[in-house]
Amino acid sequence: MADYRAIADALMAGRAKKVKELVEAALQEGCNAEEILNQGLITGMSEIGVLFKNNEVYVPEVLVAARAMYAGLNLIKPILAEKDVAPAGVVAIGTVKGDLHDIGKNLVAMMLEGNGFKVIDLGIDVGPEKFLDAVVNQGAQIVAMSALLTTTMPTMRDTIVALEQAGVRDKVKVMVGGAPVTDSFAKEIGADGYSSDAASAAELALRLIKELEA
Ligand code: B1M
Repeated sequence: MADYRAIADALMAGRAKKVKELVEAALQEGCNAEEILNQGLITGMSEIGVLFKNNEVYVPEVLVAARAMYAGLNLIKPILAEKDVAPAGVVAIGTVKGDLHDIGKNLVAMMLEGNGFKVIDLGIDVGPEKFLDAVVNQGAQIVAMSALLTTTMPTMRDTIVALEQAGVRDKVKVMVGGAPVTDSFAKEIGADGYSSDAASAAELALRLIKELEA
């Protein structure tokens, strides 16, 4: 019987090799790939997210945990793809135009993947047209924008306007974050949600997908 708790613990400790071994062993035992994902990898990534939120671990620990998560995820992704397991949702994420800061955005992307989302990472310096393209042509259900500079925050509003002008605003949820971004700014520009850190970003995305599908 596979020990999903051991997978989660090894992930949280950033032990990529151990996670790979445990996931391989679980698959050989005939364990369900979705169960390994949910009870092992996603559990571990969610728990490290909570520790990060509470300042009990810091960016380096989260990054090594994420690397360990990918060591396991890479083994089960092909199996999940074959089985056609639906992702929790599709998120297009990017750091907005003019902004090159990507550490926080990458953490958010990892937490989203760790929570079962398909993530389209548009990278840095992303303008409204690229976000729009991800919605219209790549099936993004959530647009997730990160900004670290006060000077680049207006692109978030421009992107929402671009979604409205293209007639797709009601088909997509918009979430924003980054050090200078606030809840009141999010409300002011008409975003659907704001979160202050990567763990809450994943919680917010899960809530927004539920709202979209309701
Ligand atoms: Co820059 N920089 N930087 N910088 N930099 C800041 C942001 C700054 C606050 C430093 C300062 O002056 N005290 C300041 C911005 C001032 C302002 O506008 N308010 C600043 C500046 C001015 C600049 C330059 C203009 C400097 C210059 O060239 N004169 C320049 C701009 C370049 C550009 O983007 N066009 C610049 C460049 C750089 C580096 C390239 C050197 C480097 C970035 C490297 C990289 O990202 N690959 C850098 C860094 C590292 C920083 C600081 C030191 C750290 C940022 C970081 O990675 N934090 C930063 C000072 C600081 O914040 N203390 C600073 C760690 C990261 C985990 O946190 O990104 O906040 P954060 O993400 C968090 C949350 O905010 C949230 O979750 C994350 C995890 O919990 N979150 C989201 C983030 N995105 C989210 C999205 C969501 C939800 C939550 O939903 C979609």
